[in-house]
Amino acid sequence: MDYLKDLSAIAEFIKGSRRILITSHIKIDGDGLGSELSLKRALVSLGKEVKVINDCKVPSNLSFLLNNDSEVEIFDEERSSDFILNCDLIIVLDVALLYRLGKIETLFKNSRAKKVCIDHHLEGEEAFEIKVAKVDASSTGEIVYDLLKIMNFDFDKDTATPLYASIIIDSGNLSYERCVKETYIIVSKLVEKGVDPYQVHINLHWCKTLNQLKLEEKVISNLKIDGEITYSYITSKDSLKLRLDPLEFPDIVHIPLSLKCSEIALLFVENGGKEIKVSARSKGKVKICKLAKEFGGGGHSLAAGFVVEGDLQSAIEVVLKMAKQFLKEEGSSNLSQNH
Ligand SMILES: [Mn+2]
Repeated sequence: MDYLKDLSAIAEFIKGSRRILITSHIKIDGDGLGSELSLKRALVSLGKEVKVINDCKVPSNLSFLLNNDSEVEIFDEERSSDFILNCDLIIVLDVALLYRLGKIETLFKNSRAKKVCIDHHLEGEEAFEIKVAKVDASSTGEIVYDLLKIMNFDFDKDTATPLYASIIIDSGNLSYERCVKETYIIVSKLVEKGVDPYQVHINLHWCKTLNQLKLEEKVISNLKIDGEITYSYITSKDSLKLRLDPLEFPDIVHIPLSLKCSEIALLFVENGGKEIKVSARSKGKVKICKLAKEFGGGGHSLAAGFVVEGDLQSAIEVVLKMAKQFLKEEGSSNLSQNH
């Protein structure tokens, strides 16, 4: 499908809609939230009735993006159902797999609304009238920027800042592989509209709590090196003790990745009792989403995630075994040509 044509078609849907729902994936991240907020503010300024409803609350480290607590609604059956079922248009951002809508999935399926999706992941379902899945985009934020440009939207600080944050977060501060010339141009346009990059940087990186640092300390002290694979883990006990949900801090997997010897970094997070969430990163030698796929997960070539049933020790064993084999098989082909 044609990228710009699809975006124009979405723009037409927006024009023809009065009540619009914007939503994103479970465990909302900076790209999902930034895209939602910017799009919501833009569409509200165009006179639309817009709600952002998510499966879960905004993580504390991203709350600086909110103008007020009511900007994003946490799904509540009683309060949210009517709007989801009866709005004119549903825009799903940063995900195209319906189960990742969490508690919103069933209502999404039953809604009478037109449904569109803006995403940059490989995995996705054909559950939308229009789906833009630009897998070479640095972020969903970048695609939302293109959409609003097509609509001749004039950004201000309020609409530019969340999009800037989306792009910065998903592109690893403008450094990952899908970050290209166009990404820098978009970012410079957003800065022109009043974004304060230093303020965003402080909010993103220098607003940690002491317990967050203690969580990082745990990741460092549990760190193991196995050739080019580096990994660490966080137990439920540690999370409880620190009163933190490690999944709110996706960057901690960069601690094992930051070792010079690391080609693959894995972070195992005990989630309650029965499952282990695994964050996986590659420095470039292998496409880590392929490994994630083996376990039913997904993501991008350098960043992916999946869930393993069972206890921590057996999850580490089975994933490590597969990762070693995977590195052996895939590690020799040169990924750089696929960037
Ligand atoms: Mn994203």
